[in-house]
Amino acid sequence: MPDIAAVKAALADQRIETPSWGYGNSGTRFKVFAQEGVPRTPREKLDDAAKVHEFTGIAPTVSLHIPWDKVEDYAALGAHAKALGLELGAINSNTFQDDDYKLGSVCHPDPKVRRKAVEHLLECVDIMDATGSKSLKLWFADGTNYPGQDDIVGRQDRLAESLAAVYERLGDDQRLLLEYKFFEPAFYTTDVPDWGTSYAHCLKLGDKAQVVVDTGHHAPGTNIEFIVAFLLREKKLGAFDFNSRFYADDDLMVGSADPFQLFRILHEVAQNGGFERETNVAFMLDQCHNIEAKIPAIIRSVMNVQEATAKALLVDREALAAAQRAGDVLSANAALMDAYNTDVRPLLAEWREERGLHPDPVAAYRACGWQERIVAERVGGEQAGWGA
Ligand code: PSV
Ligand code: MN
Repeated sequence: MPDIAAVKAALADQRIETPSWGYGNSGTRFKVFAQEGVPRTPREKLDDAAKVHEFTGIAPTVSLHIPWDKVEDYAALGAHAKALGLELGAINSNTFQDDDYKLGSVCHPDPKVRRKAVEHLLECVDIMDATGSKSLKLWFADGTNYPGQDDIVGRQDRLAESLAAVYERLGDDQRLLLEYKFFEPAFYTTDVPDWGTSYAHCLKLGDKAQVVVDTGHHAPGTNIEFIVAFLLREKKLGAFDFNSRFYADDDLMVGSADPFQLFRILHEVAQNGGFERETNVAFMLDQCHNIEAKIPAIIRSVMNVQEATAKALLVDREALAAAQRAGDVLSANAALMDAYNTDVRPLLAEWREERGLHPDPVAAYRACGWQERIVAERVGGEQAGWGA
């Protein structure tokens, strides 16, 4: 059996990055339901993120989204983060909200639009220089809706050229993380629809380009843990965007739809060195909390990843390997299921208490008065959030 002290030490090393946009209002294309007390500025998003870190102890970085989190002075935003015990994490670009991008951004047939998109991406690298962020996370809404609308290979060429221009601009300690998603907003072809396309582009670009696995971006039934294992083997897994899905890109709380899938993914991470610091896999959330209270939902999500991680770390890897070598299918499967079926909540409560944290982070947040305070204080002004 794995040594509990080693499991606890590995848990202490884990870092989960929360997304600035998760703290703001969000919704579907039908309706954005505004919540009371949501942040009005990027600084206020950081204030909320600090609460998540305070009660979980493992969420010290926050991803920013440009232009949603655009500020005059990034050094000042970084200083605000630091004062809260946080750091600014990945910079997410946005090449999907301007009218110019109707037919795409970096794959658009018009070179003027492509140039505009690339300039935005280069501006994001400038922001990384100012914030000290090490990762540029790219997701492209590019694609087509109708057969014949544009040339599939031509669009790949434009994508490759645009990515190369951004890659060139990266500093030695910066990297580019390329997301894929099989459909939406485009319905016929998507220019980066799957991990293979992202991987092929990253491979051509070089070591500073890696793939992001957003757990919500696959067709139903896709074996995500296989993708994770493959990419880790190739040293091309840069990051996770965690969330849950039932149907499309639902952006629900990670671990809520299929906790067993999350465990299987994190087992592959554990099995293939993905929790080791040198492997440099970023564990990020990419979620929107449309109907549930946002800060406790993000706390719950961080806890869900931590619980699945604890179970993955509890897999008896020696017993598993022995069973695999012997071709003992049932024992190999049992090694995984025993770990998955372990109730790790007492272990995690103990782990938190050893670190001076409350054993129940959601209850601690509810009791701390922050929610009442932001509801009272954050009135008026423009709320900062997705589509809000
Ligand atoms: C859109 O699907 C998306 O959720 C991508 O996954 C990005 O990571 C995120 O938005 C922010 O642009
Ligand atoms: Mn994502």
